[in-house]
Amino acid sequence: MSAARTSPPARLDVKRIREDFPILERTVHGRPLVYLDNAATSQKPRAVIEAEARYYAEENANIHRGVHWLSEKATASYEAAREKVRAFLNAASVHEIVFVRGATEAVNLVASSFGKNHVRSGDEILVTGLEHHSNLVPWQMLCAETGARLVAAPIDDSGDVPLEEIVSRISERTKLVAVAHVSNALGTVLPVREIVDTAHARGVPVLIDGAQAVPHRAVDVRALGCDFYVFSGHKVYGPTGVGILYGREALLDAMPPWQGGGDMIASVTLEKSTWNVLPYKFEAGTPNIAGGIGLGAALDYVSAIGLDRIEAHEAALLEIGTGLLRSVAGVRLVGTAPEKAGVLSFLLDGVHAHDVGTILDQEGIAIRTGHHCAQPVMDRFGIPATARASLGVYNTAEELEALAQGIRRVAEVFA
Ligand code: 7TS
Repeated sequence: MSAARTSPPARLDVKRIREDFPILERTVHGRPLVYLDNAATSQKPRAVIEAEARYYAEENANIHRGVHWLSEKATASYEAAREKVRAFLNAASVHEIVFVRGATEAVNLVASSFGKNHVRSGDEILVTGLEHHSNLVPWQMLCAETGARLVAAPIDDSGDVPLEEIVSRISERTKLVAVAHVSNALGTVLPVREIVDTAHARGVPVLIDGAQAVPHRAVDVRALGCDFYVFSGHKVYGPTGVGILYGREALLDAMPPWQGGGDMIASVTLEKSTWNVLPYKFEAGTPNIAGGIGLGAALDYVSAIGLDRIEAHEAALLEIGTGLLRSVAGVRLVGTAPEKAGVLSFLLDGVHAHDVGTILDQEGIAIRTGHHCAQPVMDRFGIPATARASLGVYNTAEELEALAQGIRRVAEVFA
């Protein structure tokens, strides 16, 4: 976690930051774009777009196999990006940083590979009621295969999952605790450090789904002590199609490969194969090389701004946005946990969330509506969907005022 601070972090120069994102200059339906769908994916700064383009224009070659100059260049750039991810997460070694397609693939990898070795009939996997489907469905599939049972710690009325609800469900049958760091549908921040400590005290490893945390706060996997941490590049201002599985080396080492193919082997005969060293054992086939390099550029970008400053900026915006939405007649916020990140999920009286989203879109305001791939959250609150504004580093108080005004106009249309 971030070092102890004596004064608040310096404010962001958001006007300057916005100039780094070409898409923010465009209009939508003739109106300036107000992009408030960052939990789905964030926009890309020029540094990321250019890093990908530069790779294709100047270095494109396959990696880890060519003796030629270009292949060595491409390999060096890709491995430099892996080192950037290691430093970003403060992992002990690059052996612990596996490139995958995204958070979804990372969870599937662990469910499949860790599951094979460790999960048997009668065992339990513990999740919470606020998980994204990608940290739920792979475990359900593993349970169906093995006869293990998925146990979920419930959400309270504010959208929080009290620590006791998690702790009380850890038993001698629990083989893994798999929890979100930050909820995409509610914004709830879970006390992951305490969850890891308690689970470890009972000898149970912990996977953290950091897809909604990594873009918004400093994450230090060694300070957290977690066993696995997953995230997607495209939510942290990086490219789509690339993400990271962090795993403690001893655990990854003991896990069987996930997919077979090129690059993940040490030797192959027609009869049998032996596996490459970490992390390559889990990286079969040609990866998203440009994406990995772009992700490295994205992490450089957010690090140069400073995750502490990004967190403070978004916390200030969340407070402003919460006040503004509460001031709109007929709006009910869904997700009011004491520890929250920049997600404003809401309902508007008498109007379906999709209609809210469609009308706001006409004004150039992009939000997401629906179940946010977290249907159990919707079930818990007895609603089909919410409208969700989610914040990023380039958002402003003026944009949140535009959102509130827009919602007022939606209410007028349906009055
Ligand atoms: N975990 C969480 C907490 C997420 O919010 C998401 C995506 C994922 C995992 C999966 O990430 P992927 O990159 O592998 O797809 N969340 C959202 C969302 O809130 N709106 O669109 C995608």
